[in-house]
Formats: sequence, C-alpha cells, structure tokens
Amino acid sequence: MAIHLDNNPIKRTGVNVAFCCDDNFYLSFKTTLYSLFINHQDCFFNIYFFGSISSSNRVDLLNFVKVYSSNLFFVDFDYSFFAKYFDASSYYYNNLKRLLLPFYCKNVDYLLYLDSDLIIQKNIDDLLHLDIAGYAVALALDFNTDSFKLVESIRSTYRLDFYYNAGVLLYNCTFIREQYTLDDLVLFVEKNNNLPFFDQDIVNIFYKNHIFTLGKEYNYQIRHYDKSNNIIKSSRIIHYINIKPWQKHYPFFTRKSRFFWRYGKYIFGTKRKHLIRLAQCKQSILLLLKTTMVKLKKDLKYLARILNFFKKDI
Ligand SMILES: [Mn+2]
Repeated sequence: MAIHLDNNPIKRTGVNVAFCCDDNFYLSFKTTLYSLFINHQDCFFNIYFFGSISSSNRVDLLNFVKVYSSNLFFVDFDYSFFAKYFDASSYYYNNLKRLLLPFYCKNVDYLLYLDSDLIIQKNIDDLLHLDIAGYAVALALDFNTDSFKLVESIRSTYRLDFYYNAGVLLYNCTFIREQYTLDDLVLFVEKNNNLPFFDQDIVNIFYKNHIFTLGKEYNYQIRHYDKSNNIIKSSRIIHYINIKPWQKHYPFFTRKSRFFWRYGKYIFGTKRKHLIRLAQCKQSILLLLKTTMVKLKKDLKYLARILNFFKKDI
C-alpha cells in the first residue's frame, strides 16, 4: 500500500522525543513535557509532536518549548487508512500514530516516544542515551493485572515471552527501517485489526523478536489499589494508566495524584482550582451517602429486633 511520506527537516542533534495527543489531553501532555524539561535542564531536546491540536495550543506549545531552548517539530501525516480497521472516534485512534514514527522520522536514529499521562520525576539520562543496537524497541513490562486474563490470551495466541506497556517506548528507527518496511507494518495491521489493546498489542507482536526490556522504574504503572508510595517515589517515570488526576471523574486527592500535581499545578493554573472544587463536592456527597448508609443499616437492625419481639408474642 502506498502512503504519502512527508519529508520533514529534522535535525539530528539533541535528544529526540515524540508525543502524540489531542486537545483533550493537551494540558496533561504539557505537564509530561514540563516534567521532562525540569528534570533535564542541561539537555537540549528535539520534540516531535504528532497530534492534531488547535492553533492556539500550537502557539502556546511553540512558546513553551522555546523557554526551555529546545526544538519543536509539528509532524503531520496521513494515517486515515487506519480508519478502515479502527474506530476513528475512539481515544486510541490518535495513539495509533506512534506505530508509524520510525517510518516518518526518516532522519532520526533513536526516538523516545512518551505517552501524555506520565510524569518524569527524576533524571532519565540512562534511557535517553541507551544503546539498543540489534533491537527494534525498548519497553518496560506491562503489569496492569486488571487485564491479566486478556493479556495471557494474547501471549499464548501470539507466543510472546512477555507483554510490554507501550507508554514509554524507545525506537531504534535505523534498525527498524533496515528490517521492516512501512508496508510490512500496514499489512500486519490489516491482518490483526481486532486486538484488544490496539497499537500496544501491535508493538508487542510485530517487534516480538527484537524487544529490549527496560526496568520498571522507567514506566511505573500506577493502579487504584497500589498501597505503597515508596516504589512510586523511587520510580523515574510514573504512568497514570487508569487514574487520571486531571479528569473530574477521578478522585483528586488520592495520594497517587500528588506526584502528578507537583508538576501539573504550574500547567493547569486556574483550571486546577475548578477541579479541586468539583472533587471536594464529590467527596462531600460520597461522605453524606456513606453516613446515611451506616444510619440506615442501624435503623434496619433495630426494626428487625422489634419485628422479632412482636413475632415472639404472636
Ligand atoms: Mn498511557
């Protein structure tokens, strides 16, 4: 299948980092980027942005990247052929672009892709300069046990030794372009378009013989039921896979959220205050419901006792 490839003027100096997001995720993406800049103030980045965002957000992003003396490239390409196989209105659709990065960034050798729901909370120089010669991608294992059964079935069907999370993904673009063509990838997507985790499954299966395993500190996936904060604290990159602290239907004041707001407070500004108010409202309603439930239970027990008392009399 022939696909139009843009020839983007891409510089090779600096560290190459790619993001894909839309307007809905713009502020959380900017928080991820901010956390990257703040923890690498001596580093010069080439930021490749593959999302479709409003013109005002584009201007905002350009100014923001300038402050940290890095380069920003907006890369637009046609990926509408995916609409044949995936729901174009779904949240995942924009993310599918990340599959194509090694083929569109033709002058780039190594490229680190980052999700827009991450916080880089320590220096990640070791990852930024990691040599993965002979491998296509470097990923950390996926340990989202909520979908354990589904993951196990993917693993057995496609004979995968491990299953990885694609939120942090270091591409060895040169190796990939040597070993595979874009047509190989498109053909693979055509044949495997019913996978439950979309592009993440595709990365796992398509590159299965050439995956370098990263330590979990480079993609620590936070879950609702995580008890210990120590492991989160010591991780280099934390990934909000199901808790999204900036979304109003998630609990705002959880202990896990504070790692995000340490950076997010500088990016969300007044919107954060609005979110706090919503969360406080939600929490007080929950508290009211809980106390009412406790009272109702007590009343029911009391009523049952009275009922028993009368039954005895009859
Ligand atoms: Mn993610």
